[in-house]
Amino acid sequence: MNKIITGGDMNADGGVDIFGRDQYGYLRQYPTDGEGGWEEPVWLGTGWETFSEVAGLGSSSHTKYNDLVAVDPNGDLVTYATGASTTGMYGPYGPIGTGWDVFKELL
Ligand SMILES: [Ca+2]
Repeated sequence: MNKIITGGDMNADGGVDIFGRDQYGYLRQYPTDGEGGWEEPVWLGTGWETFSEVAGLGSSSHTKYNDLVAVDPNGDLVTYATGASTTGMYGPYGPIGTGWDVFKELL
C-alpha cells in the first residue's frame, strides 16, 4: 500500500474503517468487525493513483455515510459521496475547489 487513511465510519455500522491504495491504484476499504479485527476488504475501484491525496471526510452529502475527498491531477479538490460503501459504490464526484495541489497533504 502506498496510502492508508481512516475514513471514519464509512458504512454506518458504528466502527471506524480504513482505506488502502496499492501501487496499481486500487482502493480498498477495510471495515472493522467490531471486535478488534477487520473484515474482508471491499474493492472500491481503480484509478486512485491519479489522486495525489485522499482523505476521509464527514458526511458532506447529509447522509449517515461519510465521504472521501481527493486532489485530482488538475489540483482540484473533489468529493466522492458514499451511498453504502459495503457495496463498493461511490457516487460521482463533484468539485469543491481548485488549486489544492499546493498543499502537501490533506489532514
Ligand atoms: Ca464502519
